[in-house]
Amino acid sequence: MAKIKRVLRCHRCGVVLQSKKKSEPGYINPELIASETAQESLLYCNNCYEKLKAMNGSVLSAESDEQILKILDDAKATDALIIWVIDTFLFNGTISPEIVKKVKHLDVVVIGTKIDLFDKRVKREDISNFIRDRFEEVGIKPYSIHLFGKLSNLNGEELLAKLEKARAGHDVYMIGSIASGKTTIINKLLGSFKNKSKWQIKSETYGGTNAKILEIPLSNSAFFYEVPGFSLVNSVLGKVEKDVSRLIIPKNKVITQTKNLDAGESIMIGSLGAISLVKGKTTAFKFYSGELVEIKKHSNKHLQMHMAENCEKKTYRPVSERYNSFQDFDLFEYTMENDGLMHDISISGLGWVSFIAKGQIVHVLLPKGVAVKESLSKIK
Ligand SMILES: Nc1nc2c(ncn2[C@@H]2O[C@H](COP(=O)(O)OP(=O)(O)OP(=O)(O)O)[C@@H](O)[C@H]2O)c(=O)[nH]1
Ligand SMILES: [Mg+2]
Repeated sequence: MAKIKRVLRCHRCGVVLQSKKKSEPGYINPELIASETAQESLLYCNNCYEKLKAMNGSVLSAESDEQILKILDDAKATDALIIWVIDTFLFNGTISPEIVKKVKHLDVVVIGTKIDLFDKRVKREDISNFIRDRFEEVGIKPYSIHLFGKLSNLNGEELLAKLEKARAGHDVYMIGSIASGKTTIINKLLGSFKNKSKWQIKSETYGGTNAKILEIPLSNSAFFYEVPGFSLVNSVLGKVEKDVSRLIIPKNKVITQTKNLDAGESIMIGSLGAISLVKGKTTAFKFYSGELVEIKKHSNKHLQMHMAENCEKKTYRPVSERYNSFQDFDLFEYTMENDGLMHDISISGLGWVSFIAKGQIVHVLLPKGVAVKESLSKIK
């Protein structure tokens, strides 16, 4: 009888994988192809892997994003103050390098929104520190960080006074992802705003673009602009159907569900993602998400089958018609540090798992192109 062996191919481009010649197509690091997890992994040639890593970070690609970059050229040229609005639930720490390039040398005030979605016991300081660390990682030292929740009393007058000082006579540009809460904050601030200029508040097409942006006069020569939101191209929310995203977005609070996994076990997140413990001691994975996201424990071996089955039966939500075969997903392997500290692996838009890092090997399966980020925990 002839012997048969599976030929390993790159999951992205299909090239046959080899680890002999770096300069030839299909090169993959030898330890990856030889690893005990190779057979159950989606493997990528080094070339595709580099592209994939970039793609699963925070990149801008929509046409509207081009216009934002153009607007930010003006901000840069006029030494404006930037207010960067972050949805504290959605923010997983992946920050677009293109935006960073534009605002790096400006003062950046960060406002974290939707803090009301978190349990009261969650320390605001933890969330602030998480935001600060992620910004500092990309070379931005926030001028200040403020947290805001719909129900909390944002002191408009106080914040306006702080912004007035921070802008030092210059323009202000408010930026952030779509639906991060920019307009909600502005409406709150407008309650305390007194127009001392000769201009009116208006919604204008910004020069050189076709983006309509809100313009608030701060003086006769300085303005506050609400820049259109960055697209959600790297978020699950930008990939799935509207009714599916409504299931994913937290309504009133972020919930946690904890599963203890042994090596060889996975958490299936509806049929939109999975976290698998490939190697390591039993680990408690705490999953943070919106209230309607359902998770289920399975063995890694049968994960593909269960995900496919769930796509049909929709027992565990969310399920998207756009992601119903393994070809529609990316797979990343994390070899964790052995520092005994709480770490997060976050799937942009869907949620994140927190667990104590003890040198485990963890696989993360997620819709193609969605940003994934590993960091020290957002919530201690
Ligand atoms: N729970 C909660 N929801 C909020 C908060 N801030 C905003 N939202 C909700 O988030 C959604 C988007 O808010 P907007 O203020 O319109 O966001 P935006 O950044 O102006 O969005 P674009 O202009 O489309 O980029 C709305 O449904 C708001 O009600 C908040 O602090 N807490
Ligand atoms: Mg808005």
